[in-house]
Amino acid sequence: MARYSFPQPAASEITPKAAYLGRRSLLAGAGGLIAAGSAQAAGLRTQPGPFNAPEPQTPRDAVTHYNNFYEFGLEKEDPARLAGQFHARPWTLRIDGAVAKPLTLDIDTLIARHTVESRVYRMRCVEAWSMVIPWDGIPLAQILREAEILSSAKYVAFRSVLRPDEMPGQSMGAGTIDWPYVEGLRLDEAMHPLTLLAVGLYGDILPNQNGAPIRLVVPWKYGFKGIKSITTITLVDTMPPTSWNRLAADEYGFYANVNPEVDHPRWSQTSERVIGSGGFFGERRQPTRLFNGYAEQVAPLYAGMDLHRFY
Ligand SMILES: Nc1nc2c(c(=O)[nH]1)N[C@H]1C(S)=C(S)[C@@H](COP(=O)(O)O)O[C@H]1N2
Ligand SMILES: [Mo]
Repeated sequence: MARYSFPQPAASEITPKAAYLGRRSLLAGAGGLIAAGSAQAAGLRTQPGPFNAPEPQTPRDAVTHYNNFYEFGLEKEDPARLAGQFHARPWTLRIDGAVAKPLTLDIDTLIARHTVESRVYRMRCVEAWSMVIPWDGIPLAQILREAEILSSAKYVAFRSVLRPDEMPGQSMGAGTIDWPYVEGLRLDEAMHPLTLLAVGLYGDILPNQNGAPIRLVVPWKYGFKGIKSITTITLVDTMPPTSWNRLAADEYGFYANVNPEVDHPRWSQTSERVIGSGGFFGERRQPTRLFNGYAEQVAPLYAGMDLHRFY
């Protein structure tokens, strides 16, 4: 039975991928082309933020060429290859629902109005690989507070852009994600100081393949919670639907907290492949940590909850 879901990470994938990334990094000089002099400055003005992960950062070239962004296809190389024609600007972000002041914000006005912080976070995909990414972003709580959250709000629902003309993956047939991609957080998770709306990485505006112009980053949860190219954030009173949960509820829960003790039904979550850590012959594996190593910050959010049941 064909099932549309995350591919099982296969050991055989490792060497070709490492070789691919190795080849790509020979071209890494191209990353410099958005430096000084370009009319539309891609660089962001940022300030160092808190919570920086001490681990070595994943090379920029791996962060931008090994992606999950199914709107552009199922293969890791597809987003970098196919997102070039996507128009991430102009862009408006809408914040509505249970708020006193619904907001419609131009992305660059939003960026200009806030301090963009650089924050290095570990990122753990549900497929058992990980990266360490220097994001640039604005704490979600700061932006939500501007909209004046009402007491009836209990959850936050996020929606990605729907643009089949620019996103070939959105024309995939039945049995796939019901576009647009949607995600959600409990309100206290959304307001947590670790929760970030990223607008850049490595000091430059977000590349299209990483979810331009604005995407969610929740570092203690599996990567699929980090919804890309967000158009709408809605404060709601009940748990909102999420794309992967709708597709396979037994495999992808609403919470999706990184947890080495709760295996995916089709693979173990006890360890992870560190993308970009290897030379030509493969990558290092390391143990996966509860809440992706952020337990000190977030464990209180789940006090008394059965994490096996609420996966
Ligand atoms: N809209 C949208 N957001 C998405 C996805 C997607 O397919 N569509 N994939 C998710 C998954 S599974 C992961 S691991 C991360 C990958 O982010 P990155 O490519 O920037 O590393 O984005 C998440 N956000
Ligand atoms: Mo993922």
